[in-house]
Amino acid sequence: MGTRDYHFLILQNIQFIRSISPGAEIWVYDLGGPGPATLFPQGIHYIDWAPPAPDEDYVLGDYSPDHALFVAKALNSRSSSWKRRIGKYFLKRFPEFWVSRTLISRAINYDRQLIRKALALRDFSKRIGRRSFLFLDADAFSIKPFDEIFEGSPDVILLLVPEAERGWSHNRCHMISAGLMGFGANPEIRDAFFAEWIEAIGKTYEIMREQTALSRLLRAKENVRFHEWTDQFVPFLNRSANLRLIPFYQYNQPLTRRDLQVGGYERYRNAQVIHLAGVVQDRRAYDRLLDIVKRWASLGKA
Ligand SMILES: [Mn+2]
Repeated sequence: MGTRDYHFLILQNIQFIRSISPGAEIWVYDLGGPGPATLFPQGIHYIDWAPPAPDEDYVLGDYSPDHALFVAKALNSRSSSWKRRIGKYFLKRFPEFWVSRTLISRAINYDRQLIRKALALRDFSKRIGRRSFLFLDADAFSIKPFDEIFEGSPDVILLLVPEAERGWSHNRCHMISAGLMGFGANPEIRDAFFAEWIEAIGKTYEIMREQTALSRLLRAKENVRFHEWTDQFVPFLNRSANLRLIPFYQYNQPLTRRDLQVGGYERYRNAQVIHLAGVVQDRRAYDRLLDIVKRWASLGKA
């Protein structure tokens, strides 16, 4: 799933999936579509997800000027160094200036993409019927097999950050991550999950809306235990879902530009999924990071 800027990531992602799981059926949700018909390799199912879902604007809701400025600052802090400094300066000193207004509308658009990810998953759940499936961000590369997360057929599989890093503060909610998600074969349970999640996103105005909404939705339910691998039944609408939380770093280890500078990232090599978050803005760093990931993957052994 990704916009046009993400096509190169999706193509690379497909190679990784095919190398660890040659028989996997792969569906691409193209948020910036339609791409050229020949862009993606043979056998890939392609969904042009550019047209908005009917309830997209409703879920996005209204952004107060303060919150719009806040999300712009938050997104800006993720861009590369000189751009970040310029953006920070304008957003702080001249929030009405065109540079700031561009950054603000870009940030709201980014939030829209996060929402569209949930809407696309709801769509896919309806499309695929009685089959289980896995969702991966375009920049989340599966480098080692991880079939074990589906063992015992849970209904919903979510990434949980380690205890030491968890937090519930406003705009700093850090519990569940939505870079990788797994779903069981029962469509009624999935539909119930997506309905509650999407409703929660519509009421959440914090940064990283989609995963913050999910974290807070689980917290609002009774007796959800935030423990890795402890399967538990959690109600969604009138259904009961077998929820499994899996360790964030094992299945979604971020590897970023900053790791190149700081070093020590060799310790990530045993992770099964590596998330090259934020690389779309920096292709040169991406190429270096990709070399590292390929070396770690079975792809690199050939
Ligand atoms: Mn990502």
